[in-house]
Amino acid sequence: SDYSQEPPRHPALLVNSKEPFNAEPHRSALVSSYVTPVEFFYKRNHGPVPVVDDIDKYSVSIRGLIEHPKELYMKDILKLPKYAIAATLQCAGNRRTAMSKTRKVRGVGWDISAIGNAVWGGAKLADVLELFGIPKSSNKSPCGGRHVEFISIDRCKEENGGPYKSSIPLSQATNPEADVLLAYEMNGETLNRDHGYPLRVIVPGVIGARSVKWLDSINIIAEECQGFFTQKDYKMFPPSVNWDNIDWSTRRPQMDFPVQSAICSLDDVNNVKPGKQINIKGYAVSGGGRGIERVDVSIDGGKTWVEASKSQKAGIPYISDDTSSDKWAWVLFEAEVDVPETTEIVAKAVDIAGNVQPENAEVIWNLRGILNTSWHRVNVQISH
Ligand code: MTE
Ligand code: MO
Repeated sequence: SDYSQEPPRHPALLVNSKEPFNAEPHRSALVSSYVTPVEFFYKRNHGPVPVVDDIDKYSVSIRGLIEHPKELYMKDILKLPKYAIAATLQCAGNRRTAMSKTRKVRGVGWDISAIGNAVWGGAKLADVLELFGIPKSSNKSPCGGRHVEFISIDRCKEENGGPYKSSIPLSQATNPEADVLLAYEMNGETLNRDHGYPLRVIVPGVIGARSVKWLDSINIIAEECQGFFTQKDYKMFPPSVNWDNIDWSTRRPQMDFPVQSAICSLDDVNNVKPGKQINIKGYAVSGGGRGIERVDVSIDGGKTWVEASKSQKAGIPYISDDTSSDKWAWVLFEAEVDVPETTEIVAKAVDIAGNVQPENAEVIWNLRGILNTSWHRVNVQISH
């Protein structure tokens, strides 16, 4: 593969893999602002970043089980109503490094920052599909399609040199309330190359892997995508399954993200002077548009808890429409605590459906190390 045309990146990013480029910011960057700046937004690539230099020639081909397949040009997409949706994107592998400490897993290591909250600007996929004769809120296209496959321009080794691809159910793609976007802007600016220039899919509330970047075509299909990232990856297996007995066909591709939270204002180990107040700040988010009900914080390893205060939306730039939904975006939480002795500080979130993060990574361990949503713990050492 040719990595000679990679885009420039912020030097402060923590690089987990150079080629393909996989990097996250230091965790403290996530709580410095409600909307994550583009340069500090994690980058998760499976191959070289493609170069699209003639935007007038760029088009997305819409094909498969539809009556009139056609090329859709950027100017056609720009004619559709534009939406700005605040949505958190999180890689299924976020917090994988911590899960690998309980038992070895396969995959790129990530701390707690393979996540970011951005305002995505673009057309609704439901509007695009309507142009092609697929009505809003339908389970099946008139020609029998039940899934919408997104195929990229990039090339990766997992697809044997073919493009990255994945699919979502047609019912989600055509549901205007699901807010699935073909995005050309991120935080009010033209999408940059790392994040999918010129056009990417954003599937809010769902693991990042379904939000295909560098869109080349949209294929209406009867069965879900048969590609690697839908069938042989991003599935959650029970702790009993290992590389000798795995049968990929027994599980569904992961879609919604479970409830998640993490402390970003403290490192894994912190040395603190006695009598000093500690400010605990972090993020909490759940999948499927389920909001966050509360965040609990413990300063004694999880024996007793206090409720953190939380904020959402405070000063979201780029969105003029005040009524726009915030159900896909994270909340930031905060608590000031006195820590008299060396201890473990813990956070756990509860979503509006009452789902709670599991206490430890052992109970959700899986061989690919995805969806580590265990209570996030950091150590505080009081040093005189
Ligand atoms: N789309 C393409 N074409 N190629 C990729 O490698 N990675 C996916 C998804 N879309 C990927 C892709 C994964 S696993 C994640 S988590 C998100 O993009 C990351 O998006 P970001 O790099 O904009 O943060
Ligand atoms: Mo991912």
